[in-house]
Amino acid sequence: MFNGKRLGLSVMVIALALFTTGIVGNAAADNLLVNADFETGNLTGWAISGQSSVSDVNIETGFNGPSAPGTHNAFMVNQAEAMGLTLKQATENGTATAGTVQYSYDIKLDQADVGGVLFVEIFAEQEGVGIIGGSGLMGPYWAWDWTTVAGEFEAPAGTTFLTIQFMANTGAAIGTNCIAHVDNVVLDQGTVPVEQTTLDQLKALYR
Ligand SMILES: [Ca+2]
Repeated sequence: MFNGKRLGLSVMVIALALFTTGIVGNAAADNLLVNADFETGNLTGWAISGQSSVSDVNIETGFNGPSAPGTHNAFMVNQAEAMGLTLKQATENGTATAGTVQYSYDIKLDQADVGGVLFVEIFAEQEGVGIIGGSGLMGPYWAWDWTTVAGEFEAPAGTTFLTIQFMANTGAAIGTNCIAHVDNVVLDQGTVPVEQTTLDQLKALYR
């Protein structure tokens, strides 16, 4: 009786500890990207190239992709001729490994005229070497409503980090543009060493 109560209490304590540390009931914890939903209200973690007086990426408030709650998205506006406007994030070195990479992202096109196209590409990279594999070029996407794209690819042996980039490219002609929204970007290999360590430490406490 006493032991049973004590066991029950221990299970409750462990369950509470797991919940508090976010291990239970938080699927987003597996995402290798930071600020993947742009809910910081800024572009922390992301790099932009192809900026000009008429091409840039900004945070838009009050509009959100469908695959996770929130109120912000990355708004890519490219109205420059023959310009590759790119929104990109590389994960920390050591966060990725050989094996399956699951990806997901929400995209929506507002406008794509005279050669404007939206592409996405994910690279498997090795520190000190560069790109050694990846998803291949995905798109062009004609997603006039919010669209969640999900899939997977195999990262080759030697992979140590991943890079994802969204490319709102324009043609070499007057009147070209590519205007698009990006939100809820996920790169997941299903292995989170930091969390596993935390879980092992918690288990050890109650042995
Ligand atoms: Ca968002």
